[in-house]
Amino acid sequence: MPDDGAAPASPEVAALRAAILDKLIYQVGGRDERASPRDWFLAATLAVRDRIMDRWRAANDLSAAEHHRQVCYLSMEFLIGRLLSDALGNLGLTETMREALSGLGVELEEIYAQEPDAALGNGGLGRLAACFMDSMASLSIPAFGYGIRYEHGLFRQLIQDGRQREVPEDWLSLGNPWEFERANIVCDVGFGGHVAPRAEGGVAWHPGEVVRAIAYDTPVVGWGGKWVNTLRLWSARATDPLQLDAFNSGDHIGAQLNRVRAEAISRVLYPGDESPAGQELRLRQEYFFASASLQDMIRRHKRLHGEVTTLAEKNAVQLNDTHPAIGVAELMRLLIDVHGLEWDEAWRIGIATFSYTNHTLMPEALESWPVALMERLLPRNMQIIYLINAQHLEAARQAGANDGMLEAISIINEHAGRRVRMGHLAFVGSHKVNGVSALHTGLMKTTVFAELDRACPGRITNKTNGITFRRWLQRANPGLTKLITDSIGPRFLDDPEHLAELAPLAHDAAFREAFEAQRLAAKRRLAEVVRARIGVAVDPQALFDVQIKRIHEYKRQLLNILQTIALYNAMRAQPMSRWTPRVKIFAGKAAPSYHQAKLIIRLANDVARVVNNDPTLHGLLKVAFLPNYNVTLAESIIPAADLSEQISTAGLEASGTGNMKFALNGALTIGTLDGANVEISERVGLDNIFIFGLKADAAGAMRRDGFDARAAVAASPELQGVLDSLMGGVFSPEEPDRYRGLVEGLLAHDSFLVTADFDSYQRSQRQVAERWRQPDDWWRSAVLNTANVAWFSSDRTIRDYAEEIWKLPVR
Ligand code: 26V
Repeated sequence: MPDDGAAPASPEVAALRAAILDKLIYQVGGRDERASPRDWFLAATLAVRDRIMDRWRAANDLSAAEHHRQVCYLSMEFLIGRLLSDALGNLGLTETMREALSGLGVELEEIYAQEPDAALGNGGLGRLAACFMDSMASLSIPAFGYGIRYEHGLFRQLIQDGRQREVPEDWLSLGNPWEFERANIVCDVGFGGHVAPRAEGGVAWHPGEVVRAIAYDTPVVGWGGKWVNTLRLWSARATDPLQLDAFNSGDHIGAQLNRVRAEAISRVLYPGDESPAGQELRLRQEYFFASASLQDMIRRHKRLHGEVTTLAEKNAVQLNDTHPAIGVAELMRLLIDVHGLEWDEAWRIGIATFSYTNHTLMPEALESWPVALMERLLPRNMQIIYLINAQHLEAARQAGANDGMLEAISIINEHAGRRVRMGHLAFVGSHKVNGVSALHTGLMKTTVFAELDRACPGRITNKTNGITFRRWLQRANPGLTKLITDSIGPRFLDDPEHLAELAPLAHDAAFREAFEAQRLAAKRRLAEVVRARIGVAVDPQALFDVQIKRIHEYKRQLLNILQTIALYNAMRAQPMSRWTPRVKIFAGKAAPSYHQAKLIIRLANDVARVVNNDPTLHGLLKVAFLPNYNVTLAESIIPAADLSEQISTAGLEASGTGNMKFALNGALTIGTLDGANVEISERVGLDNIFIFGLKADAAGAMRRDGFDARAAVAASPELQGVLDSLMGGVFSPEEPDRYRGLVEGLLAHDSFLVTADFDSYQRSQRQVAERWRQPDDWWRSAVLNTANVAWFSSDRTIRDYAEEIWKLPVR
């Protein structure tokens, strides 16, 4: 196809264009003159995928030939988002693709927009797994990501009358061009039934139900296209889809029910985050993917290395939180019952293979399963857990542990109706246990794992989280990336430490201006998104003050909203003062059953309605709650943020990774000394971040001992005013009592210390406004944020895991 008089296409462009047309016609089954954007997306993706295949095979061949240790990253969640721009960027094909498409009359950005987000995760834990997959491929570390191929990812959030409504998400409905169904890679996973002695010794488990796991593989291509790993997600199928026995005996409905039960396992992602999910289906999901993944790992190992006894030398299994922790018992079962090893050898292999990452200390998120449920669903695994526990307690007893200590370290919690503590199981079965920020790791040692840390000194280690700069700077913010490349050259793309070369430019007025201009362009784009999505007009010149993350009481969106109300009240009371124009931007989903979080969403929307329609403010304050927060929306908001809200109650946010994404893009953080904020503040310097509030130790003590919220409110006229407006129904005139319960709850038991931190936060926000009025200072700080956060690259995190936990060479 001619290029409309433009210069003839380069051979690369011409070849890619021909490949796209070929895919369009022979695989999508379309015709170029009638193809829809969706057809072009499929054709373009299939053409790109072809270019990954040889490298994928080569990477597999090389890791087989080298016999190095490889990583199995077991995670219930992979929050990937879109893949096309990521793959093109890593392959260095973005511009080639842009030209190839434009010659076909198609615009690359429109094609990107066709791809649904793979939203196979709730939040930070799942997004971290996706960043890690990118980094492992970029560092040429042979790795498999193992998880579940949920047919429906995290729900789609609608905001109707200010309230969250959940509708099913349907990312696979138009097909997924990235994945390969591996009909030949299947593992059978049993549930229920009974355990009986075997004539030849040992025991045999006779499951009452067997579900088949089918592998779906997605290639994960690293930076520069040098290495490709596999994301292997399991889909559940009934072993006998027709259930012929039941069917033939006349039980037609029963035959269907069995199939539905089996296939429900991979139907939908649990939409919780740090809230309890005691449901049996969740345990079935966990065992299903842990068992299939370990069976697959053993099978691949035996194919390459023959003997199962060398498993630990060649494989490192990372447990992403406790969700796959049942794998500790499952590997024992596989090694002993299926592969014939003795207990001690199997245990030695297990410990050397597993390591476990903890992502939260919130008590309600610490998984535990009722013993009775485990005995019914996984009788053989439960026997093994008892044996592991007996051996573990005996060792501690011999080392002098008293009864209190034994109770604390036992895998079985004898209170609360006998439950299996999954964190303890993961800890006991692993050689390393890590937290995700320095503060969080320290707290692990003094709280939930204090006694286990004493029993197993040195096992706990810190690996502060990171983010992939490829997605969160290069792809999300091409304008800023170009400015940086033009200023310090492209080396930072390979090695982010070179970003430090930006620091001197923070003192260069022309560079600061160019930096600000990039921000303004991103803000204009976001303003258009805001207008299109919720019909609110915002001024790109205003300070964009952003809090985007899951809605949770401990993350304290409420504190931000109360401050917004205080600002609103003050603007109305003193209309002649010089106010810094601000846009408060919120986005985030609440777990469907988390009523308090949903009420907070409603409040944000109620406040937005009143503030945005108040003519006396002259647009100086706007509030925007953007619906359906996901990875793609984050990619458009983060480059446009001036201020990053990271305001959790100190001690409760394990790390945070949004904080890193904002700082990398040059937003200033307003935050508590919580999670990775602590380490961010150390690197950007206290002059370039707004830190406020109680510190973790003081906050912990106040939460334990209780504190007088009424006194805190009485001492703060501003906060009193805010609560008065809420009680008076200013933001809910049609239902004045809507927020009465919320205010009364805050006064009676302010568990997350919102009232305690309010004044300090408010003071900090005033400093923000003052700094904004000194553009030189503001933009100097902004540049210094970008310059000083290279350490938060997930490449650094993965190198640390590789060296200190997985013990494998990094090329
Ligand atoms: C818990 C549950 C419980 C019930 C159903 C579904 C579900 C899903 C996830 C979780 C655990 C969530 C833990 C989590 O996401 N932690 C976050 O991990 C990030 C990466 O380490 C970290 O940056 C965040 O601070 C931490 O909250």
